[in-house]
Amino acid sequence: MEFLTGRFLGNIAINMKKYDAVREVIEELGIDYNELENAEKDPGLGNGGLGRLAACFLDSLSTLQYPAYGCGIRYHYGIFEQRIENGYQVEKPDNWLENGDIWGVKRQEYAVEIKFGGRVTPVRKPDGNFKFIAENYQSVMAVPYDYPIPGYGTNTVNTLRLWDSAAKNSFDLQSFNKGDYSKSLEEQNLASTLTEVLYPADEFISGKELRLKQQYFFISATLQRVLNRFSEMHSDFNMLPDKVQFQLNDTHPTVAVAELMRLLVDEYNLQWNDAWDITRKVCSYTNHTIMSEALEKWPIELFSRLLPRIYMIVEEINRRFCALLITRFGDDPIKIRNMAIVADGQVRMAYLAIVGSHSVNGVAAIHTEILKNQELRDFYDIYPEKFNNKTNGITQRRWLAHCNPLLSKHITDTIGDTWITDLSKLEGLLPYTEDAVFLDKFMDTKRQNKIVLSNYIMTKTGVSVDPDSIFDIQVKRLHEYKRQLLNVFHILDLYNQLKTNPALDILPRTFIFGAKSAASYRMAKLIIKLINSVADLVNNDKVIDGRIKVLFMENYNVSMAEMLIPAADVSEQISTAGKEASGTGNMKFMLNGALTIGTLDGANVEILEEVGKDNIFIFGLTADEAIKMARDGSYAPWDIYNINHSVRAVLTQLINGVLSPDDHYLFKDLYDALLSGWGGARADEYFVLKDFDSYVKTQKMVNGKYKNKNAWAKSALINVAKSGKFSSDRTIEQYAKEIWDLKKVEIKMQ
Ligand code: 26V
Repeated sequence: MEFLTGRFLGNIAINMKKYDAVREVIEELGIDYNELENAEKDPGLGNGGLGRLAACFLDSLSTLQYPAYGCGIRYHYGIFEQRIENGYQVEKPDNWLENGDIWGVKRQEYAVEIKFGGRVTPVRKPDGNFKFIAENYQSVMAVPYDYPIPGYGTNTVNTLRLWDSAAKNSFDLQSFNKGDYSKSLEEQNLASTLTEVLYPADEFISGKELRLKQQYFFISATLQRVLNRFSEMHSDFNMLPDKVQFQLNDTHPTVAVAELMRLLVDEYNLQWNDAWDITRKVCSYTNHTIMSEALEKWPIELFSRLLPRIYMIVEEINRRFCALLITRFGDDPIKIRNMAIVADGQVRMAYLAIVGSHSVNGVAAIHTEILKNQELRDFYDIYPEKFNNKTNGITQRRWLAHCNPLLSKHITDTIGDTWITDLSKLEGLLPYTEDAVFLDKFMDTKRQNKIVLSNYIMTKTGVSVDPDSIFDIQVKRLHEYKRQLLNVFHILDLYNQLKTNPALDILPRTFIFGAKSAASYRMAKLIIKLINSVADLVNNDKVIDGRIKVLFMENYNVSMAEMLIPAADVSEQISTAGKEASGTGNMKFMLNGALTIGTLDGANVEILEEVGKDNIFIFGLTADEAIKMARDGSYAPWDIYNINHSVRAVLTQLINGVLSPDDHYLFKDLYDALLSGWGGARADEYFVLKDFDSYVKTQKMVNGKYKNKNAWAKSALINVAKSGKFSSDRTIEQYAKEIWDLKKVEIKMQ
């Protein structure tokens, strides 16, 4: 449901190997090329990592010459535009289509009808099978818009197909009788709301009816189009799995399992068992989170009212699955309650996806292990062969070639440009860790990027930052589990130490944050306010004298990431171990020569494996430790408060008014959440205080290492050189071979 593509122009030019030519022509026309690139609106058709991963995958699919479509929704409004007013996040609509749609091509000829609601009646046909008659439903048209995804240096141009909704009867309403008139109005209303806006609360489901409508809308449209095309060319549906594979990106599109069954059984007259066999061979499911708040479940009342025929099919899938459980485990009500697709009044989409797929994958090694051994253990027990890992990756075309031209050129001048399609080639840089001339130039590209960012920060915020300070960056969605709070506490602790000892031996550091919070996520919004309050305190304190600066960059998005990441020295990847499925920002920073400070979580674990422990800063609880502590309830944050003076000082600042002179209670909820628990959650659910000490010590090591310019430069280069594994080209090759059995198709041009 999400593709966070970023702007198209620069990347299309790069992939067509026409970037320099395009630039030259544009400049010759007297147009500033950068200004032109910036004039394109950044399509924010995703929330965060999940949507951005899908966009990286499309780039890799085309570059590797795999025929593929990205299938999604043409939201008229993407993720909200974030403004910071008085330190608080304020959401503004993101009208990305306002100046026209440059890249989308409307394909009216592929429009299909999508039906919602109404009544479904089974009628027995002469052959004994049932026909399902739908009445009184509402329907809308789905119209695709196709966006081009050219591969790098290939003739493959894959398609991002985004479905827009349109009213079926947009003609003269006067000609309807009363009943048709109001139904037509309802349908027009449905058509105009359905694809209006992206749901902006990642990892948190709100269970809204419109969201389920969006899901069914784009899934039914996609499947109808696929089967129409398939049946134009083939008559044997057993061939479908050889021709088509669907990769379900989290549970959001998993209604596809039931819709495919409906189309095969009701529209193409297949027998249930044959259709089920085909469906399972065609579908695969990727899990992107173990946060229980993000597990999609739909109340039966809502699901069956909106999708009556689909609900019948889900019930039948569930009935057969439960029968299988009973043959395996006997009549065990606990097994059934734990594993049924329909239970406790809800439809559980993840379980539908697992049962209806031939592959279930996690997105980093540790994440897949947690799925197998904890979250989805019961399913792993009965379907071990389905489970596999596909560690995420990022496309080096956007995340190095496009966003960091200075470093790209330095690399290409040194080892050639084969890294653009084979990122493991960056290992060719390893010998240069001993080359002073290379390293100087390498660190100079970083400095240039930091100057560019400093200038941008000055124009946007009026804050002056020192390009020679350590640029320490945490950019990602705002979430308690990602622990922006831990970062803030470290800053406050540094501040406190500098206040008591102005001669403290620390290097100047610029702490940069970028993060959107879900509009309804109170704690996350309060953390944004806290970051801004700390920034005000620290940036304006004469005693600090600019030695630490704190910035909250407004409206973090793909385009801003492209500017921030090349300027980073330190990459903050500090989630509570066990909670971040993979992370992909961690990979982007590494590729651009930042050193990671992070927990043993998600892909950080594999980054450590690649670079070795001397080139990354690991701290904190392990996932096993965190999971165990969460389970046995032995953790008592007050014990840390009582013993650790720094922790106590920082926590006290949340309630003594230094950060909010006008309202001492402003941050009280954060204080309570950490020490006593808040809103039903355990005290310090994400182990911020538990990991504080280890984090602060490790940050001291970061400071120490940066003092040795040469040691830092070497480690930074090793990070770049060892980032080959984290190309999405590697990830896609694994999906193609291990899940889809997909072959490349070379497009030859005359
Ligand atoms: C859930 C929902 C719930 C309803 C509203 C909209 C919405 C949007 C997204 C989600 C689930 C988000 C899960 C997610 O983004 N996971 C991230 O996936 C990345 C790519 O695999 C991974 O790197 C991150 O660690 C993981 O948090």
